[in-house]
Amino acid sequence: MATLSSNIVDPAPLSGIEGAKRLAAWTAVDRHIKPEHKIIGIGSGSTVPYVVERIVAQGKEVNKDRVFLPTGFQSKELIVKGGLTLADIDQYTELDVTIDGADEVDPELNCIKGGGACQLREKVLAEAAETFIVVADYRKNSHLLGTAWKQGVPIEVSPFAYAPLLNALLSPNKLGAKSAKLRMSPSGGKAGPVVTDNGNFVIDAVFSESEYKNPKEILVKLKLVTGVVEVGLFCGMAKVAYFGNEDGSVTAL
Ligand code: ABF
Repeated sequence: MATLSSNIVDPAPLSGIEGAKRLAAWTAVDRHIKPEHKIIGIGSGSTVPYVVERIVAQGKEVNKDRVFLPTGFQSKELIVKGGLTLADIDQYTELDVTIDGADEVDPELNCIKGGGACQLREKVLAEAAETFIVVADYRKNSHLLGTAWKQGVPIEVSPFAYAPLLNALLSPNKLGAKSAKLRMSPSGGKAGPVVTDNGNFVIDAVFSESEYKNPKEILVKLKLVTGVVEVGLFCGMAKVAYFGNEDGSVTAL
């Protein structure tokens, strides 16, 4: 882990958490989005708008030859509103760089992602990229997964399979989660399940501290279960994570 003193000059700096997010995002763009990078993945969440902001600031000249692939509805809007060229993974199966947020990152760069229910598309764009970079504020920098993000591992599941999956997660002799619940959307008092961009449901499952010490084991265990579409554990995927700090420095992991 290294603390970088940022040489970014922000004419209108933001304070607090937003300032920290922007610093992480701008640092990642300055270091990893180079003129030769033409196919770029844009993640989801509240840090990513600052990624797009910094890319747009690189100018029309460099951006006119680039295409941008979104991980969901929000990033699609960011790309379009930023005047950037939207493209799809069907057209571009190999990306130069993907930059995305995270809910929590451990010292080995294992991440919990999917608080925004986009983890399947996020993982596809992370995996297809030559370089995958994580940007976040300092609260996501964690010594052990599950300590900062307590809601659990977001698991995208087929709607048909959610009930047996919940049962399996909660059975000590099956998947043995500490808790697991179907994610509901708080919509006008009539809450139904959250439905992902792929038409699936999300189960948030909390595991024990000893299991979080080996996130890859949780990932492999869950991915073998029928009905699980994708798991919001990203192990061994990120090249680097940048965490913005409130004092204006950036921690690189
Ligand atoms: C996405 O946005 C998700 O995987 C994660 O849930 C979330 C993190 O966002 P934020 O930048 O708002 O902390 O990347």
